[in-house]
Amino acid sequence: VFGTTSTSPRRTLPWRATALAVALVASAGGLAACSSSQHSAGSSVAPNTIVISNFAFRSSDLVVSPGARITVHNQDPTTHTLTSSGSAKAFDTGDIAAGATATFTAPSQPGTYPYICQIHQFMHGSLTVR
Ligand SMILES: [Cu+2]
Repeated sequence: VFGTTSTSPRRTLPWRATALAVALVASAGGLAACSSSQHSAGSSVAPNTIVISNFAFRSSDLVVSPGARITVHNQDPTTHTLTSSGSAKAFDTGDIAAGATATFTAPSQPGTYPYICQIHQFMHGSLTVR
């Protein structure tokens, strides 16, 4: 970057605005990127995404393709996990900090896989692969 130093006050403001915009885009992240491919999504959760809010998973009955990449967004102010609870430990995000996003890969074997939050075991859902 070249130019006179006298422009620095003017450069600071746009830079901050750009940084803010980038931060907003980054925080919208996976949701925005995914939903761009389906224009009439309405208010439903983006495809292959599970949102945790209010100590509940949604969609709690997601259906995906074998080996799909699934995004888990924790919107709660507390840590959660999304952990396969069936006989086969098919997946486990580990701890997802408050406000953080994690991803995991769906099993390649078709079936229905129940899961829980290991920290709050009353939280449960199921992932169907087909
Ligand atoms: Cu939890």
